[in-house]
Amino acid sequence: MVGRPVTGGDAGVHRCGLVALVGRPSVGKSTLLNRMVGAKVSITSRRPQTTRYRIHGILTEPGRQFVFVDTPGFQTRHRSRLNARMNKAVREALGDVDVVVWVVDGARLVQADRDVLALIPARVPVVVAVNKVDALGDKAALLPRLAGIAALRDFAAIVPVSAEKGTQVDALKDEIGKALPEGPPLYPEDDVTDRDERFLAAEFVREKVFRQLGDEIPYATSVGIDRFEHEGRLRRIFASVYVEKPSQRAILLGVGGARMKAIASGARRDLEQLFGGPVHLEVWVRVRKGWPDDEGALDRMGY
Ligand SMILES: Nc1nc2c(ncn2[C@@H]2O[C@H](COP(=O)(O)OP(=O)(O)OP(=O)(O)O)[C@@H](O)[C@H]2O)c(=O)[nH]1
Ligand SMILES: [Mg+2]
Repeated sequence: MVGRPVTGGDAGVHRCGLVALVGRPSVGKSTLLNRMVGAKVSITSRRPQTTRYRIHGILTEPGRQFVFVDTPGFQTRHRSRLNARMNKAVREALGDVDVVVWVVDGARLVQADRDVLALIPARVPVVVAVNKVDALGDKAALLPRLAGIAALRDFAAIVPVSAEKGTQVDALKDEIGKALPEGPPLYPEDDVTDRDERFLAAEFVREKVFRQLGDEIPYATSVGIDRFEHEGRLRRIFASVYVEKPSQRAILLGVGGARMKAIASGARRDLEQLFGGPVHLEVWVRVRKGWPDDEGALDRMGY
């Protein structure tokens, strides 16, 4: 990286590494990844188990490149083959990373958090992101909690943050940056993710399903892209949402297809922003019985 300005007094050294974000479901891993990358590449919702795939979010700064690895929330319930694959993705992500960010909720530390911590190999530096501090009613309660966390392992740093508001996220990034190994960048500097537009399109549709539907339906759905065409600046995208039962299909469509229209237009707006050009998006709903336990279907869906 000849001729680039360098940060942090690390003159002449370039740092780059894989940084896995791990934690129990819903602690804010994906929100934090998007915040650090500065672009929305990973989908988020208030429902646990929103993230199903490992995805890289890339941030290139002078002298360093962070390759953040978002992972599914590690689960102890909802035991389907899909869940088993999601847990496997977490374990695999931990196998070959340089730094781990263990994300916890500042409001409470529970056994499920400690179960995730136990998965992290002893050799890897761990930075703790104590997230959602904006939502804490009693800020004084945070101090003993931080002390309790510090006693669990020899951490590289413990940083209270708000992924949603951006509070202390730069401080977190700097602590992670210090733990990055020396090395050349893994990705071109303008890249924000390793995933292609097809993948992102499917994920943004799935995010809207997660955000707009009641309790059970999101877990019964998956999204596939049937066709993705470029026509000048326009992208034409044809997607299918798979559900397990006809009754779920009816709920997803809504009266006169209204719910599906809202899902498609929400996804289209996000995709236009991410791709920086117009998008035409059509979404069908199809029934595929038992897909979360069907190994062949899961293979085809890329889990
Ligand atoms: N108040 C507050 N809410 C947050 C913060 N960060 C994330 N959230 C919310 O927490 C919920 C879960 O966020 P996600 O980023 O999807 O969590 P996740 O850990 O990736 O969840 P899974 O992928 O399901 O494991 C969403 O409703 C977010 O808006 C934060 O700093 N403050
Ligand atoms: Mg997530």
